Amino acid sequence: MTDNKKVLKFIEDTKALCNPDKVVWIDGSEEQLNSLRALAVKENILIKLNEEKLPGCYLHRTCVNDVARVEGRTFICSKVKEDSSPINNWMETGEALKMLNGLFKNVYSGRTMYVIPYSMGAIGSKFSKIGIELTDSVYVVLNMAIMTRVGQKVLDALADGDFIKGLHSYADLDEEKRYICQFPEENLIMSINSNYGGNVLLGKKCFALRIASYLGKTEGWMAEHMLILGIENPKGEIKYVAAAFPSACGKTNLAMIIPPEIYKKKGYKCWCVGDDIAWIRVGKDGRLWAVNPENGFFGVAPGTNMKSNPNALLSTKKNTIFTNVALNTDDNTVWWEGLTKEVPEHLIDWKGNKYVAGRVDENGKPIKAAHPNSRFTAPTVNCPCLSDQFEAQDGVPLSAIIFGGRRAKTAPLVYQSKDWNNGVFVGSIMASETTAAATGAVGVVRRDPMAMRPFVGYNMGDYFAHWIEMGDKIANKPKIFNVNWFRTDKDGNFIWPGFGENLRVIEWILDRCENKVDAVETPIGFVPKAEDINIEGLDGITKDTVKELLSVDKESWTEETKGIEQFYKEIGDRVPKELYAELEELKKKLK
Ligand code: GTP
Ligand code: SPV
Ligand code: MN
Repeated sequence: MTDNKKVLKFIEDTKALCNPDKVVWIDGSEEQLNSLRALAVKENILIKLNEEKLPGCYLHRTCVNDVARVEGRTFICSKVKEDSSPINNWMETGEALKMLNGLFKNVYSGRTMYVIPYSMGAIGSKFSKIGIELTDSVYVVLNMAIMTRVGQKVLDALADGDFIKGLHSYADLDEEKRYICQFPEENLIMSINSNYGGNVLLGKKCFALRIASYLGKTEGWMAEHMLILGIENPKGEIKYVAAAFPSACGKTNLAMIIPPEIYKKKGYKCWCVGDDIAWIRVGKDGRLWAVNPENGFFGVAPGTNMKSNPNALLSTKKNTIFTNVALNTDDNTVWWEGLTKEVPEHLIDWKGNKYVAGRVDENGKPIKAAHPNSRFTAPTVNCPCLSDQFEAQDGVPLSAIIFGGRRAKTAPLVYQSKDWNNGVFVGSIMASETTAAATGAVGVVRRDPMAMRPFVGYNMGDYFAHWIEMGDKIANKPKIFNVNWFRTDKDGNFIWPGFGENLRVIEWILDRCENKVDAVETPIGFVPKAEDINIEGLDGITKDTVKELLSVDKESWTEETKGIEQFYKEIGDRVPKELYAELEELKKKLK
């Protein structure tokens, strides 16, 4: 498979440590993947779904204690504590290795060790990076084969080059011994006792965000938790935006947006380049260029339907692995809350039990058929609106960067920062209600700067400084905005219809980028004039509703500045002075 001495040594060292019965190299062939699918079905790891309705699709149920990322058990390991973040978990490299080597000892005995060579980014592109994941999980192999480019062609592209080492074992799924450890200084990831998504598909959050953000800092580029979307206007010109929203806050939905009828009629089209991760560099033309390093979507299932996100749903109609959704035993297909209005009669819930609608658990909460963080792993090629630039070597040029969060109050529907540094400030103060994408409480507002709180591989203050420094390198800077689709009325209902209608806000953003439309200055930045958000054809939304959505309440923003100050203190003395200056400026304007 390869003569790369470093790869061979990694495998020999792991064999000695983990003691597998057998080693299987993943060559990427359909033949090999098929035999692994058959093995997974035989071992009850996967359930084969209706071949006519969902060809090539499978259902997987995880252990009930293993359903989301575990931020409390995710560590950045470095030699010096200050090189990780005070708001993330840290372990000293040597201690972490000692502890983990203990846990990994003989962990593969009686099992097969799979060797997955994978490329983040199109194989052979100068921006792509290669990893090798070693795992005992067939589920991981089959998901990685969708989410990344895997196999012999990756090893060929690697030749004798360097790669990121990834070691995974589901071990015995003991949550007390679950660790997701990144070693940016060692190009190493070690993950044990989980078999769920972001914890174990090591190319995704562990590599393409945590390790890559560190590489980006040292090499002068950026790895961000962002979707990449192309908007084609009636003249056929395509402008690209990248948007960072925290987990389960709407990236996949915006990335696959379908224009509202009136926009479609005018000739607008939207193209998905990526839905979760962007690697961003300064191009020769002084603009920012973004690529999506992934090859699949690991998307939230609940709420996805033919109205909210048809492109996502259509992406799951073949060659997809569903995790923790419900099984419809009438026709051997899948279901989740929000897929259809009617609940099918015969469902098995995500835990494998017969589902009875209306039942509540011991806390009086409705028992769901699908887990709130149930997901689909679907190949990007399935996406009806996949951009023809998806594999472009240099990526796509960005006109705008959009930050956003889930805020019932405070943040307006949209506002524009004043300049790059102010935009970095806007990203740094992002706050959002927590979701089911990570274990822990849901619906609690917390700071999640640039949607990267769980994913920065080094000191958060240094990360902010990197953003500021990047500004000096970008001659043609994208404009920076903030959006909030989630403002609620006094009854707790979302005011803005969201989803496809968000294009109305994106249109204003693009118009601002081309200086085509005016704005109103507020203490936090520029908001649209209410009449400049197109509400034609929108039921129940008036100019007054838009006014309300755009309002900036001085009192709550004054409260907000206290929270920001507190948060900056928590991050410590590496928060750049430029951001403190922005904070002072905001406080002054709010007086
Ligand atoms: P990760 O994959 O976890 O990084 O999340 P994501 O940002 O891709 O989230 P996704 O697009 O899957 O959105 C998840 C949740 O947000 C679902 O419950 C959606 O229904 C909801 N959502 C997305 N867009 C909107 C919107 O415009 N308005 C409202 N009200 N909800 C939305
Ligand atoms: C997220 O939580 O932001 C995800 C899902 O995209 S996971 O891959 O599990 O991290
Ligand atoms: Mn994500």
